[in-house]
Amino acid sequence: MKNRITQLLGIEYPIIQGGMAWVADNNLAAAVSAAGGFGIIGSATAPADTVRDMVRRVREVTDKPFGINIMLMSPYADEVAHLAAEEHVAAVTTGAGNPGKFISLWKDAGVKVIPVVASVAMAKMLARSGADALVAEGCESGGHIGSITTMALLPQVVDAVDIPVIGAGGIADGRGFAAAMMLGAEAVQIGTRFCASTEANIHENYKDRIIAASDIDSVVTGMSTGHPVRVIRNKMTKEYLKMEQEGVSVEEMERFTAGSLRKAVVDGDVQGGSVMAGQIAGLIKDKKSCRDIILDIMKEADEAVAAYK
Ligand code: TUI
Repeated sequence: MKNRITQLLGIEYPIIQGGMAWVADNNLAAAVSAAGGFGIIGSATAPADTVRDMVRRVREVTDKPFGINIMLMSPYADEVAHLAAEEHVAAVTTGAGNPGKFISLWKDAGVKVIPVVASVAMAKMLARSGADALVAEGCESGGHIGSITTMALLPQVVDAVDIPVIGAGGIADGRGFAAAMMLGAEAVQIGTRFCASTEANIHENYKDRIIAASDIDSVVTGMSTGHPVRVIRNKMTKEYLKMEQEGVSVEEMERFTAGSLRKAVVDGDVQGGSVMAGQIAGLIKDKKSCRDIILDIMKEADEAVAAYK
């Protein structure tokens, strides 16, 4: 498949892996890139040295292009931004903020710039600032989210900018892929489906919780603190949402959730930790390899389009 995104990134299939905090390590990024998609190391709150090590490890196993996601709320965002330029990775994606001040650094190093946006205003601003493409991420996504659904956000972003747009949020199979392309996307970004891949280096409890999730198991914490985060309902979210209702202070809420993603991803505590996942978790019924995830999506998309015609 050939379009502006596959050409920009030098990939075979227009499928980008989400830069998921604590999940998207060198192993996952390498597996997705080796299968013809675009793998991404999610730097989350890791320091540059840790991310550098992961970049080198990807390069040991594949010569395919891959990227780094920079979580802009991280205390290490600045040093990881510089590392991405030094290592000349194919592209950076960014989340949870405005990457404007880093754009010229990356472009001068030949790194393609793909900010994740959750609104048309941010999309227009970053397109004017020189972004090469955008990820329009709807609030069906797991983790830190905006307020607009993919169905409504994606075509509005597509109409607002001239650069290619990647759709994200609520996509886990070929039907979702085809739908995003019909809304004007030139690729999709997929997170939750890759969490439940065989190559994701996370606790099996986390993968099993995604597979066991039903459509209504998804909740948003942090609405009242200004940092809404979509997770799978559990003991932690029940207590958190109660605290939110009781008007507990932001500082206390933040203390309550500190380290909670690590607890779920690394320790496998899917009751007391934060199981970030998108609303599409309910569609995911099995663990499979990144290659099978990508090839199945492409095959299902062809079938979905044929059935429509
Ligand atoms: O960034 C994400 N998803 C994430 S980051 C993350 S790590 C984390 N852990 C705990 C609490 C908070 C974060 C987990 N999931 N997605 C991309 C995304 N970016 N979604 C929404 C946005 C966004 C929001 C506001 C982008 C820009 C923005 O602009 C605000 C401003 O004006 O700076």
